[in-house]
Amino acid sequence: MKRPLLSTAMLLAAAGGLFLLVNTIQGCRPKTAQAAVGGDASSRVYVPPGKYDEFYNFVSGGFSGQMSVYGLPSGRLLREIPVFSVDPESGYGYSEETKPMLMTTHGSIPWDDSHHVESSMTAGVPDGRWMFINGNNTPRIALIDLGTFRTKSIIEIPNCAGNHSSPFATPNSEYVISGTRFSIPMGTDVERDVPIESYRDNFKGTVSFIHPEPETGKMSIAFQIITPGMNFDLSHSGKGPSDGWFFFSCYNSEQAYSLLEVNASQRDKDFIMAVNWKKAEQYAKEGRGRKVPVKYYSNWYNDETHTAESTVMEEVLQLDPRELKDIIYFMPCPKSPHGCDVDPTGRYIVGSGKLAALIPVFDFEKIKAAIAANDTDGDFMGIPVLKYESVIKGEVKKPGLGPLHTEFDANGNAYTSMFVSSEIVKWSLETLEVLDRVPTYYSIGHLCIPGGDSQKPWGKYVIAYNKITKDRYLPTGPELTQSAQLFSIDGDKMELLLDFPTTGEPHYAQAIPADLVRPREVKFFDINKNQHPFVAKGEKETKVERRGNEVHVWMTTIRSHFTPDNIEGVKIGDVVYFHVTNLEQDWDVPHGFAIKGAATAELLLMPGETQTLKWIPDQIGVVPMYCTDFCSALHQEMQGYVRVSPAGSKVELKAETRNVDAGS
Ligand SMILES: [Cu+2]
Repeated sequence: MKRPLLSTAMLLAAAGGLFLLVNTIQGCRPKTAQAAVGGDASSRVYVPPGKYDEFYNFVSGGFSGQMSVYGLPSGRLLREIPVFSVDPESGYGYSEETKPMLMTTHGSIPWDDSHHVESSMTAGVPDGRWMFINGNNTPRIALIDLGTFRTKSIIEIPNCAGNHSSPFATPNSEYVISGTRFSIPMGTDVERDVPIESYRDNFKGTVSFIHPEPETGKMSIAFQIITPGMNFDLSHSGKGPSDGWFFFSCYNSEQAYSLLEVNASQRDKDFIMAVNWKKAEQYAKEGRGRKVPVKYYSNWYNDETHTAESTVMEEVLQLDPRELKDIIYFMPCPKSPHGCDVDPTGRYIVGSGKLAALIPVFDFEKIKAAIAANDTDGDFMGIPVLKYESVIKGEVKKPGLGPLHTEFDANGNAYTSMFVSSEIVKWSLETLEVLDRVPTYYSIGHLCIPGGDSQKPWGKYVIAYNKITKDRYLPTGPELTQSAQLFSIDGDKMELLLDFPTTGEPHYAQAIPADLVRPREVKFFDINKNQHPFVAKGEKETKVERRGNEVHVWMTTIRSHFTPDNIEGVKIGDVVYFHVTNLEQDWDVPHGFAIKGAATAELLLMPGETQTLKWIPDQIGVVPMYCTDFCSALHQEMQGYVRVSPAGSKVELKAETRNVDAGS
């Protein structure tokens, strides 16, 4: 979203009772913009040359489909990790080995809309091993290995349409979850081909529990719970006393299927859905679900063969809460809840109704008691609705306008982003009183505190990820850069320290101490463990081979030459596969490989790695190839030629590297 429209603002004003339209009017700059930064802010974010940042900040790239990595507090961009979108810089999605990562039941999908980043956890605390991120458009979840900073596995989610409420994790990463944003008709072709206006009868939602294998990071769907037709927005796992439960915000309990802007904003309250996943897991193990035929891809990158493998799964275990009556409950939550956040103690669940003028805080002890006493207000589509008054600890009154997301520090404070009133509001979990507020420029979406959704927040900073940037940076044409802002939360008052631009559109993020990640660093791949079927572990193993119209080249790189670097006997009509192995065994010595006219991208080969570039020559002549990654003083000499002859030519296939001194 780029700009809040007036109609939305009016709706919000109506919903909230009053409030300032002024903040939604474009170009209205908060008056304190210039004065907001204290005199010593620069020294508090300055990381001197050669020094490292204290935290890694993993930020969703939004519609870039990728994940970016920043250092904090400096805000320096360290890397963009390709996840759901092809990446010409690294060859991700272009090399033969990485193409399977993007396979889905729709074929290869070279893009997605990534929203939420989640840490793998041990005992409820980020452990620095993996990051997860969701693909919202073609429902997928990716797992990123923080040893390599690469996408290790991607799973497609069946019976899901808009994987927004995802990929939040249970305290020991037993599961990451997917909740469908759009409800849809499911089942056979006939069952799916129904009038849109039959939403209430035929449309259903799902929440899926995906298990990442602890050893390999391979993902599979353990079970899927069918839900009434609605929209699922966000979620978080229970922890501590609420471990074993998962909480999802739901909107459109009106079950609208057109003009949701108005039609899905009718009811005073929608729901937070509480899922007893431990119970659901038990039912799944007892075989009390139904195996339903589906098709979905689970793709996994094998670091030993340096090749992604796709597995097509053909069924999913579904649990129906109308039969298994104690796995889900609804709790009324004011006005189209968005964020659904659980505090570090695991006792309190904060629902942020984006059209609400208050923030409800639910108490897990009361939820348990209400369930035990069957203290309900009837049901919604067959699912019990617990009484609001019975499950609520209290409400944060007049926090601001447009509450979206809440994170926590270790001292019992919550920090909620306010989209419409463009601010972060700090409040006490104990008293529910507002303690402080600080403007953001402009229109904050998500926010993140290091460890702020875990059982042990590191605190120190809150980072605002802003949806609209306006005049914070030099203009860059019609689209201005997206922005993050770093605030100190060490004192009683939040303090703005730094703006830093972000790529794509930043959604959710995770920040974790660099010390958790750095010991895992993979500096290069051991060439002795390279099991790629086309590896050449030394220059003596290089060769060319014709297989019909396929020409396979076993090639190596080392500073600063290719072996072979002269290839003849390739003909029009051939398909050439360059299997290139980087023989280097030292940190940060990649080589690149590019050839004129290749319809893919370069290969960027890490030491010890093999990757394959497919090339279909279409013009007769001698075609250059070269290294793209500056590798030594003689990098510019790292080149070669491929001779392409006409179809039917008698030129013999051969490959060589000639050493003039040795006369060979
Ligand atoms: Cu090179």
